[in-house]
Formats: sequence, C-alpha cells, structure tokens
Amino acid sequence: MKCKKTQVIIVGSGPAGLLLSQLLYNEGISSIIVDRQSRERIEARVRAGVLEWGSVQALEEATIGDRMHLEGLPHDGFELAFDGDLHRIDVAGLTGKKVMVYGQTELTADLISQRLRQGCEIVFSAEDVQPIDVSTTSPKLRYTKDGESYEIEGDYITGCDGFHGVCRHTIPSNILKTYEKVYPFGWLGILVEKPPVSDELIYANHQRGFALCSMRSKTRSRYYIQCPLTDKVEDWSDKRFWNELSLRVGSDVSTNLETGDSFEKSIAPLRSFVAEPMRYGNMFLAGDAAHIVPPTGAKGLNLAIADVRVLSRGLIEHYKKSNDDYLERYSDICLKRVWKVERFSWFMSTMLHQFPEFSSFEKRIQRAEFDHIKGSEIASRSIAENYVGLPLEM
Ligand code: FAS
Ligand code: PHB
Repeated sequence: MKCKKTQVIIVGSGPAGLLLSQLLYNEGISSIIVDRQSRERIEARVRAGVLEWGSVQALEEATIGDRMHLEGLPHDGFELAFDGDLHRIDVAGLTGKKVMVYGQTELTADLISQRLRQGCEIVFSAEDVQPIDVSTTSPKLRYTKDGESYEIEGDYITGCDGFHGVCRHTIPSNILKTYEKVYPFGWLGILVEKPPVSDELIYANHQRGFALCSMRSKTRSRYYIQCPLTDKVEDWSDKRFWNELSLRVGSDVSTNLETGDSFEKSIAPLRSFVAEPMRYGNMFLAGDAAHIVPPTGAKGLNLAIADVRVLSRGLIEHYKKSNDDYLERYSDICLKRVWKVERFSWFMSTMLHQFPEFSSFEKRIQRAEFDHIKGSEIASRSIAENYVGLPLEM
C-alpha cells in the first residue's frame, strides 16, 4: 500500500471537485483529486449550459474565467412558450444581471488543464475507491490504480463524487435523511453544428411535450425534447427529432430552425433529490453528491458551484484563521439555498412538461401559470430572480 498525505482529499473530478481544488490552491491549501473515470470520459460529458452570474464571478475569482469570457455568450433573457404563445423573461431588465451560456464540458476542460498545469495531482481511472474514517480528524481514501493500492490521509475529505458516488453512502442510515421525486419522463438531447434557432433560450410547453432550444456557441446548438423513460436513443433518428421539435416550438420559431446531423444524442432522467446533512464528521458533500435538480431551471451546475464557494470559504477560514464557523454552518447554509433552488426547478418542470397523470384541470392550471407570468411583472421578476441566481447568503 503506497501512502500519501494532503490537507483536503477530493473525491470526484467534476466541476465541484475541480473548482474546490482550484480555490484551495489559490490560498496555498493542498488537495488531491481522485476520480473513477478517465480524463477522456469526464471531458466528453455533455451536461449543463447556463451559468448564473454568481457562478461567473466565482470562476473569475478562481482565475478560471478567461475562455468563458472569450467564448461564452452573455444572455439578457429567455423565452417561455406555451402552445406557440411566447413570453420573454427580461432577466437583465428585471434583475440588473445576466446569465452566461458556456458549456459545462468547456468549464471542466478548462479546470482540468489549469489544475494539472499548476501541479495538482488528479488520479483518473481509480478503482475500488473507499472513504475511510470520515468521521474522525484524519479521514482517508483508499483506491487502486494499475494494480497498485494507495491510501491518502488528509485533514478533510470532500464528496464531490456526484449522485452515483460513494461518499454519501458512508453517512450512517440513522443520520442521513434523503428526499426524492422522480419525474415520469426524460430529456432527449442533441448537439448539432448549426446556428441556434434563436439568440436566446426557448423553454416550450406543448401538448405533445416539453422542448428546449439552447446553444453552446453561435454555430453549435443544443436541443432537448421530453421523452418517455422507456425510449432509447436509437428510437430517435435525427429526422424524427427535428420533426418533433418543430411541432413543439411552433411555426413562428421552427421557420428559423436549421437542422442537420447530430453529433451527440443522449437521454437523461429527471429527478429532484436532497441528502441531509451535507456534513458528517470531517467529510463534506458538495454538488450532485448531495442534491439533484431537474435541468429545467438550469441549476445543477450552479448549485454545485455555490456549495463549493461556501466550502472553500470554510476550509480557508480554518487553515488561515483557525476559524471553524463556516465549516460548522456549512450544511445549514447550503441546504437553505438548495431547497429554494429545488423549489424553482420543480416549479419550472411542473409548469412546462406534459405529465401523463395530469387531469384536464391540472393542464389548465399549467396554462394559467404561464398566463399569470406573462401578465404580471412581479411574477416575471420572480422567475428572473431565480433564473439569474439567488444571492449566496453565508
Ligand atoms: P459530477 O457528476 O459532474 O461529477 C462527479 C464526479 O465524480 C464524476 O467525474 C464521476 O466520475 C466521479 N465519481 C463518481 N463516483 C466516484 C467514485 N466512487 N470514486 C471516484 N470518483 C467518482 N445541470 C444543468 O444545470 N443543466 C443541464 O442541462 C444538465 N444536464 C445534465 C445531464 C446529465 C446526464 C446529468 C447526469 C446531469 C446534468 N446536469 C445539468 C447536472 C450536472 O451539470 C451537475 O449538476 C454537475 O455535473 C454537478 O457537478 P458535480 O457535483 O461535480 O458532479
Ligand atoms: C443546456 O444548454 O444544456 C441547458 C440550458 C438550460 C437548461 C438546461 C440545459 O435549463
């Protein structure tokens, strides 16, 4: 068994783990990141597309914002559509802030290359990853790599290992409480090298199902349609996808739709999930390891960044000032925001999707939600405030 030591052990090399490592490094605090996937698999993942302005600022502070500002697209608003009726949420006008369209894939690649350039140890393709003694003051992480066994000892261990990770499960069942809602549909998403159908995102509810028109740049588009959980990617040819998307966004939008061959196609399930508490002894959970939101509110990645902003503050205060106040309050601070974001993501998903179990009454309530937002600046402002990102109260 080869032994290593560091101050903070980070399990998971997604946005949460990478950003935490970067923020700690900037303050001279050491970490080692361990991930079970290869670098190629991690950098190939296509996930989030929208950053709250608070996330943009966090990435700037972490000295990882240059390419985001060069290639990202600042957006002032987005469209809600209901059976062809459109209503623009003027995010900038209603909140004074913007959002940034910049793919998680790009952000992850930026963070990995910068972390490696700065000499961070990131162990990819680790096997049998096991957190040990997480409730003690010297937690450890064991893993194997290329047939060799390793043990890392640290002061703290952070579970940034996503929903399917291992760290959450080390919290005893009599302490861990989870909350979950699984939605009866998934999102079928594609990437295509074609200009986006619109300058801004369009979230559409249609009687045939939800659709989202998004983008990664002015030449690369990202589209989603709601699909049954029983569907497989191979059930959906590009032709079938384009026809369905056109029907759901309506002719005013689809006349501008440039179709083409997709180069990525995947189906993601939707769930709302929260695990409490987000701390156990000297182990902290951050990001998807602690919570999942349906992507309708564009919040998953932003919640992960918010957790890391609090956790890094707590760890830096501990090491620099021997002040553990933020670490003691970490779980409470994060969960207060997590539940508000869960509410918004659930609200947007419930308003915009076709639910097989909905009665005609509930379908009319969905339309009434849209009409209320369209007719009320206050209601539109509430959507805008949540979309651009609630203030991070520490
Ligand atoms: P991640 O899941 O990104 O990273 C966790 C890392 O831990 C992974 O690299 C994994 O390999 C590693 N890991 C897991 N188990 C491990 C173990 N036992 N040992 C070591 N490492 C382990 N959010 C949006 O805002 N918009 C979207 O459109 C959107 N689409 C999504 C689509 C999919 C299919 C998924 C799964 C999520 C999507 N999300 C979206 C949410 C997503 O962006 C997450 O919020 C974001 O990746 C969270 O980052 P992390 O917490 O770092 O978790
Ligand atoms: C995306 O571009 O992948 C995206 C954008 C907004 C969302 C979800 C996904 O709400």
